[in-house]
Amino acid sequence: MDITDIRRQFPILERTMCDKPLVYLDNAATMQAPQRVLRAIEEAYTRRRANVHRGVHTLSQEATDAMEHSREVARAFLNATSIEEIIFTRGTTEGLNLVASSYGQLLDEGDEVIVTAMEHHSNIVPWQLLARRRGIVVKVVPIDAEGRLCLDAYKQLFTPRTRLVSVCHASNVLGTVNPVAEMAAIAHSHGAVICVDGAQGAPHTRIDVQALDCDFYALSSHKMYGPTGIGILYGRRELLEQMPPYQGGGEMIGHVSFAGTTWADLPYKFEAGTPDYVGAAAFASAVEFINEVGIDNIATHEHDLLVHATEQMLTIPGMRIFGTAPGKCGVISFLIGNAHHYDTGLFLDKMGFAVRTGHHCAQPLMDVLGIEGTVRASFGVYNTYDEVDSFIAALRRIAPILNQ
Ligand code: C6P
Repeated sequence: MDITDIRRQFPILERTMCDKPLVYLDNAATMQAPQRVLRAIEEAYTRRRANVHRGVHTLSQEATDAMEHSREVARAFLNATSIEEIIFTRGTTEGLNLVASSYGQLLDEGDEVIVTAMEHHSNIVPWQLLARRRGIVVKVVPIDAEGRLCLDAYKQLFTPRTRLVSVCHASNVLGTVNPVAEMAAIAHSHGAVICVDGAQGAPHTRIDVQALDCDFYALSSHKMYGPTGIGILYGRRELLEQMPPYQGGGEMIGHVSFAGTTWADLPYKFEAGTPDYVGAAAFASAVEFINEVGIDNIATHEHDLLVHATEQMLTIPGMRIFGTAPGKCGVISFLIGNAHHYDTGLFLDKMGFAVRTGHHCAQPLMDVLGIEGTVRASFGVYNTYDEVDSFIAALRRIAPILNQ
């Protein structure tokens, strides 16, 4: 893997920030997009702008073909069995809301949904909304001191009323990668289905929904070197067939009449309205970029950076790292002594480093950790050892000032 060549494909990495070279370490929030994705967006607007699935004219056909090509690329990336199982969404959040809203209608008062203490708000609030609407009960798997799920506690949460488990593939705060296949087997043995929040899984690790044996898998394109505003929800076909539509409108119907309306076949039943066909087409370019570099190479590179950065950071007096589970992904949440995360982030920004600060949309996890927020550095394929070293040097410089 030639990082110099990879970096050349990302024009934004040439930017300076406060007169310093930009070091972009906020990849868990949003990744940068390579030239080919930018070109795909431009081409869609300049050469193929027309509504999809509606026109007989050539432009519309071409736009439709580009979107449907992307669906096939997503299918292959996830190893789903058919394109009927691939639904375009606005992102992970919408994918999870779709499952909660639609599959949720198949649940009854008193049915139970299991989530975990390390979930993003996107995988908590939709279930809480469902609890208000339908009286379901939300149960929470605790975590241990390293930030791993307590699997024994998970097993004990199941009752005959457990209908669904929803868990993140990887935590956006702790970096913990959850044993999704094992959790799926346990859920299935109790007759429950499993939904995976793949926002932090899909960009960093090989996904095979058949091997994981998950029932739903949601992801966001913008966290995978792709355009914003588009994502994928994989759903097991038998379940999608049973589920009612999520939204009503054009595209999702078979026939509409005031006497009664029928739904379109999968996947269109879940794609009401004009989709983000530009984003959908450009998403294919992002996946092709990942495939070309190789997801295993990406994972290895990010892991090496993670190990190097963690070792170095721990030599800084007062450094506290949250999330130390073996096999974690390239996310480091930390605090320096009692310094406020926001102050640390501001100092780093002035030195050219883009990191995220705050609760990372995981306030229940912050409560468990007993903190308000952290600083978070997260890696992408274009990050280098030199960048990590300069980041460590910056932390070393600011640590004594922050800890005064
Ligand atoms: N986490 C972060 O900085 P959307 O916003 O729909 O693309 O993704 C939501 C989401 C869901 N689950 C997990 C585990 C996530 O990390 C995210 C997004 C960003 O950590 C923005 S809060």
